[in-house]
Amino acid sequence: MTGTLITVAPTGAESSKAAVPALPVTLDELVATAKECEALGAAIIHVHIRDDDAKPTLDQGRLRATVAGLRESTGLIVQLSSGGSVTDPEADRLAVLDAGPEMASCTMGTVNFGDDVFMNRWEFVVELHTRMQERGIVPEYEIFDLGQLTTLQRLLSSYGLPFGGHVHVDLVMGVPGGMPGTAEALVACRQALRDLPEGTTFSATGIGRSTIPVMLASLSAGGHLRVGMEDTVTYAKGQPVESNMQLVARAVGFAQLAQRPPLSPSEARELLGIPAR
Ligand code: KMH
Ligand code: ZN
Repeated sequence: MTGTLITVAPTGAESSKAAVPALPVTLDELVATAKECEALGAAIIHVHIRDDDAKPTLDQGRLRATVAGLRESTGLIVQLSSGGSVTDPEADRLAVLDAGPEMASCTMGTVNFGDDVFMNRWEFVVELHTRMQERGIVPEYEIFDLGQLTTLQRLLSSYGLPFGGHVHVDLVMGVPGGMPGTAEALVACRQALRDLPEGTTFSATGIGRSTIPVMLASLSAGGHLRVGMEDTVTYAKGQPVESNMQLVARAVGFAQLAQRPPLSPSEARELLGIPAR
């Protein structure tokens, strides 16, 4: 059993700054959050960015400035979201890869997403996967439902392994429209992961109140953790999250209790097949 890979997803595309004032939305806020989360034990940052009005954007100039700013100030693995927000066109989502991140997310299928639909057509998924292979970007395959693990198997057997040869997935659990954030659902995914290439690793993310059960289930099943205000804005009943650091600190505490302490960014690069910096 290795240590724990901790990913922070600090912003997302769904919460508004007005509703969640602690959300980091400017580059300065994002970099400050990243530095503090790295110091606590995070190794990856999953990034969505905002415009001057704090609205989600995939603006290429801002994406490049964000990758550069995070690389300059932290050792974190920078993982750009290719998911964006539910209204982003496919072309803009593919263009995220032009900003040159070490990693990017790659969702394995369409899913109802609250009252919206998060579209991920097969041809689009193939395009994301193959462009990442060509450009030396390591994907994190986002799994919102059990069948998407079978889609990943189909993708890998038809188009080959990702850049670096290591397969890493993130189970995004508890989205209204996707799989529930329960230990039972996580175990079902754990079973299905056995059909993926040997050495495949997984992290898990529990949306909203499923954050704690999913963290505990993932740690006990040998998985890794993703936490952050993209996924959780309530720390405990009636208590809003104060900062991303509060969520990372809690995840680090759980990982230490499980005797699987946080992996450093360089250990994480080694695990995921990402070239050392
Ligand atoms: N914002 C969601 C529609 C990803 O980052 O790749 C998609 C999402 C997944 O957050
Ligand atoms: Zn995301």
